[in-house]
Amino acid sequence: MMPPCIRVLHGPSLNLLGRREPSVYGDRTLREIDALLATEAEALGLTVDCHQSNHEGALIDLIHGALGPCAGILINPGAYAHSSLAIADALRAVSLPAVEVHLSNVHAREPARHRLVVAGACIGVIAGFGALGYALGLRALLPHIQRR
Ligand code: DHK
Repeated sequence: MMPPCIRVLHGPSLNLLGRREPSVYGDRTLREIDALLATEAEALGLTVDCHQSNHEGALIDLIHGALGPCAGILINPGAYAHSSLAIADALRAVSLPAVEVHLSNVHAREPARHRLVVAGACIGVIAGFGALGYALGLRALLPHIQRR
């Protein structure tokens, strides 16, 4: 039996992790985070399918495309977390279990980042633990995914 696959979605500017405001987002690159997720997934009996896009529509297409091949979604919507009803609607439309992750503690930052629009379409949110948050997110998804 194939291990369940989790679609991992990284939103805008997360392709620049490592050099992007390291005091806020840490010094790990996206490639390093994806490698960490692959290792963590294997330990949990899962696989990951990681994507990054700077475009809302592309992220929505990737959410729709998860229906069928994927058992859950781990998403860092980047700044879309604070504004995108369209991403929240896409998550609700596919009805796959989803967890939202933020590297930084958005609640300790500017007020505009306190509003989480996508989070309402997710099981829960992990924020402020840097790259570890992604590994925690995978663990949090585990009891919610269907093993086919
Ligand atoms: C990432 C971003 O790109 C920001 O726009 C969010 C989030 C926070 C993070 O902490 O991973 O506000």
